[in-house]
Amino acid sequence: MSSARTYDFVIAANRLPVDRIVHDDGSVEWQTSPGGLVTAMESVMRGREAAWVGWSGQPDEAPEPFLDNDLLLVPVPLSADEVAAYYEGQSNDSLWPIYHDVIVPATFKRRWAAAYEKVNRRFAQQCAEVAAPGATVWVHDYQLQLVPRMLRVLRPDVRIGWFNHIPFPPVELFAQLPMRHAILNGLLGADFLGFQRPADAENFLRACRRLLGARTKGDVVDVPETDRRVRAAAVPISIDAGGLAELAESEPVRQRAKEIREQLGNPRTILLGVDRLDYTKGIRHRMKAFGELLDDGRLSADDTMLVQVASPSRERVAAYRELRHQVERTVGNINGAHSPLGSTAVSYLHRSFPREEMAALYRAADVMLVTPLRDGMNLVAKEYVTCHEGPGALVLSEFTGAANELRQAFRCNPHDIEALKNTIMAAIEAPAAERNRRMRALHRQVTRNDVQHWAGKYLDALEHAPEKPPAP
Ligand code: ADQ
Repeated sequence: MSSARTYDFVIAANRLPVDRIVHDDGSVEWQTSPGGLVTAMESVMRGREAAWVGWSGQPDEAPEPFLDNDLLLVPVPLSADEVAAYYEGQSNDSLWPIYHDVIVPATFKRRWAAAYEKVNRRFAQQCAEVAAPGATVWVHDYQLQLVPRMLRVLRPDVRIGWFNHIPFPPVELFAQLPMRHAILNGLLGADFLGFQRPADAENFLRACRRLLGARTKGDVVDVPETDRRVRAAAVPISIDAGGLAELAESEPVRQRAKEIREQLGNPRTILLGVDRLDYTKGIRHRMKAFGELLDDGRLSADDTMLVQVASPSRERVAAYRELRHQVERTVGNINGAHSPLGSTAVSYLHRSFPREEMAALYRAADVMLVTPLRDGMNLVAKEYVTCHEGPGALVLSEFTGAANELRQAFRCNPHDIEALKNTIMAAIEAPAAERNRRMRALHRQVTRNDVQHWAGKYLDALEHAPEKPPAP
C-alpha cells in the first residue's frame, strides 16, 4: 500500500463498510452497506480522521485505498482460495461452531488455519501502515483474533482494542481448537478485549489460566513472560435506537405497517421471526413449536400467521445449505397441513429487505420470536422493541446476549419445545396492559443503552486499560 498519510483512529474488520459492485459493463461502484457496525462507528469517527481496513467482498481484487468523505477505506485483497480457507473454512466452519456451543460439529483443517494466519498477518500489516504514531486501532470479531499480537510486534506504540461480536466459548469447547494457543496469545496482544456478556469475558479469562497458565486478577490477565496486563470485560453492543425509532415513527413506515397487516388478511395475531439463515438462530425449533401449536389446535391458521424473514447466509458452507433445505421443507409441511385457501400459515421470505420495510414489519408484528440456541447479542430483539408501538411481546431465548439486558421479555429455552410453545402462548394471551408495560420497559432499556453509548463506553475502556475507566 502506498498511502503516505496516517490516521489516529483505525478500524479493522473482516468487511469494509462498503460493497464493491461490478456492473455488467465492467464499471465499478462502491455502495455503503447499512450494517450496524457502520452506524456505531459513525458516531465515534465524527470529527476525527479515520481509516477502515477490511475486505471488499470480492475475491481476487486489489483496489487501491480511497477516501469516502473523511474515512480512508483500505481494501485488503483476498484470493478466491483465501476466501474459501480463511473465511468460509477457518472462520465459519471451525471457529463459528466452536464459539456457538458446537450446535453443528466443527471441522478443522491445517490448510484453513494456515490461511487464517496469513490473512490475519496481512490485516496487521495494513493496520501498521496506516496507523499514526500512538494511534488507536480497534479490531473486530472472530475472523481477526491473531491481529492484536501481530500488530503489537509491528507497532508497539499503538493502543489496540478487540471486540468479539459472538460468544466466547467455555474452555472445555475452546480447548478443542488446534490453534487455541495462537488465538489466546493473539488476543493478548491487545490492551483491552471487549465481549458481549460478562460470562464471555470470564470464559476467556479461564481459558488463559487453564491453557496458558496465566495469572488473572479480577478482569485483568498478566501476559506470560512480559510485564503487560490486558483487561477483558463485557461491553454489550446495541443499535442506533434514536435513528431507528425516528424511521419507525415516520408516516410512510406507519402506513406500510398497516398495509402489511391488510396484505396478510388482517389476522388477529402476527408472529414474526427475522434472522440470518443460520443454525444458531433456532429457526427450526421455532417452526416446530409453531407447527405443533397448530397441530394441537391451540392456535389456528385462520387468525394467526408466522412471518419468517431469513436472509441468505454463507451458502457455500454445507451446514448452511442443509439448514436451508430443512427449513424450507418444514415451511412446506406446515403450510400443506394448515394454510387456509388463499393464505398461508407461514409466510417465508428468503431475502433481504431495506430498513424501512424491516421497521414496518416490526411495527406490524404482535409477537416477535427470537429463539437462538446461542447468539452473541441479537440485535433483532433490540430493533423490535425500538420500532413497535403499543402492546407487543418479545419472546427471547435465554441463550442470547440480549437476554442479559432485556429482562421484561418472555424468556424461553428453545431446546424445550413444550416450554417454548407455552411461552409463545403466554406472549399471545397476556393482557394488553401487561404487554404495554413490558414493551415500555424494554424500549427504555434500549434507548438508554444505544450503540453510540456502546462505542463511547468501549473506547473509554480501551483508553484506560488495563485499569477500569473512572465512573461517568
Ligand atoms: P448476526 O448474527 O448477523 O450478528 P443480529 O445481531 O441479529 O445477528 O443482526 C442481524 C442484523 O441483520 C439485524 O440488524 C437485522 O435487522 C438484519 N437483518 C436480518 N435479516 C434481514 C433481512 N432479511 N433483511 C434486512 N435486514 C436483515 C452478529 C452476532 C450477533 C450480534 C451482532 C452484533 O452473531 O449476536 O448481535 O453480530 O454484534
